[in-house]
Amino acid sequence: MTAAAPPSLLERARSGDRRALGRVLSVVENEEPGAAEILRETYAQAGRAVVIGITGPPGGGKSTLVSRLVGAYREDGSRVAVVAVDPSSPFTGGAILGDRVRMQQRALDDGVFIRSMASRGHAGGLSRTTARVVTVLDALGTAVVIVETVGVGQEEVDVVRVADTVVLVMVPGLGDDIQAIKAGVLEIADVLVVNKADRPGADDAARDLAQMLTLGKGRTPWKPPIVRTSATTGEGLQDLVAAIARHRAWAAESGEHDRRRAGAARAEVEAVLREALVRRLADRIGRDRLERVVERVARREVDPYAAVDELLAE
Ligand SMILES: Nc1nc2c(ncn2[C@@H]2O[C@H](COP(=O)(O)OP(=O)(O)OP(=O)(O)O)[C@@H](O)[C@H]2O)c(=O)[nH]1
Ligand SMILES: [Mg+2]
Repeated sequence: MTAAAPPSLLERARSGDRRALGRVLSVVENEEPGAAEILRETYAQAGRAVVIGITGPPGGGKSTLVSRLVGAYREDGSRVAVVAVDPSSPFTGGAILGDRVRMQQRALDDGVFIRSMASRGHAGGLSRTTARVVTVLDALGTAVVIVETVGVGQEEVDVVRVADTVVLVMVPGLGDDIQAIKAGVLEIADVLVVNKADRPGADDAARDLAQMLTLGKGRTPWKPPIVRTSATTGEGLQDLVAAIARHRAWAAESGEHDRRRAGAARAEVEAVLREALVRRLADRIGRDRLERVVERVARREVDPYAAVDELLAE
């Protein structure tokens, strides 16, 4: 592992070389040799970007909305990045590819960087990898990072937690599906969007969401606003941008922003610590002994708890 190679790549990435940036992100994403150095070199410079998470059921118009948001944040010349995460897809799936095509128009703009990530190769670690990709983009001069994730399950919730402001995109006519979403995602939503407001039922959907919010625990004094948009026409976009900005200002002032960053830092440190401990213990135990115990567990001669007790006893 050479310490010299990554920094030069980093310098190129920092100065706006998109290929270099893509390469840096691949190293970090796939935990290739040099990933730790990249993080070491960039970590201190991160923390300046506005990080926005967009999540919601498939087909709700998230990518169309993201594309609009990119346009809005590009107006002042800021560098903007989109990280499209698809936790549900075992492959680099069709949805992401579709997103790419749809965002092509933005991608032609030099100040916009689009990155697709699928769950392949990230067993359980997708949220951490996403957080690292965001950190590196942030450190290398991206002013706004938008993380789009498809779906409404726990993994999507974990992924989107990297954001300072989480936007949940719903559509009219979801009916009972709204109830299913309630459990996980509604609690982490800072801004609620009823997209496709050009379709019938937007008022009903907004009312249902408002109703559900009153049932919520109210983790913080922040009341998530409900914004109606039509991503295809751009209607309501300014309201959404304003709502995101209001949330950001509130979070900064109330301390919520720092609390979230602290929570993310804790999760990151604990994950790295866990990895380091497991690696060290495994080294001490020895590969052969570990393998023998694993085989015995596989044959059900011993249960995993007893096996670990046994390994740690010596
Ligand atoms: N009528 C209407 N159609 C919309 C609106 N926003 C998006 N669409 C359409 O809805 C479809 C899905 O839009 P996407 O932006 O791909 O939705 P998505 O949520 O990113 O989809 P996935 O990433 O596959 O979950 C496309 O055909 C869009 O043109 C809207 O405000 N009104
Ligand atoms: Mg999409």
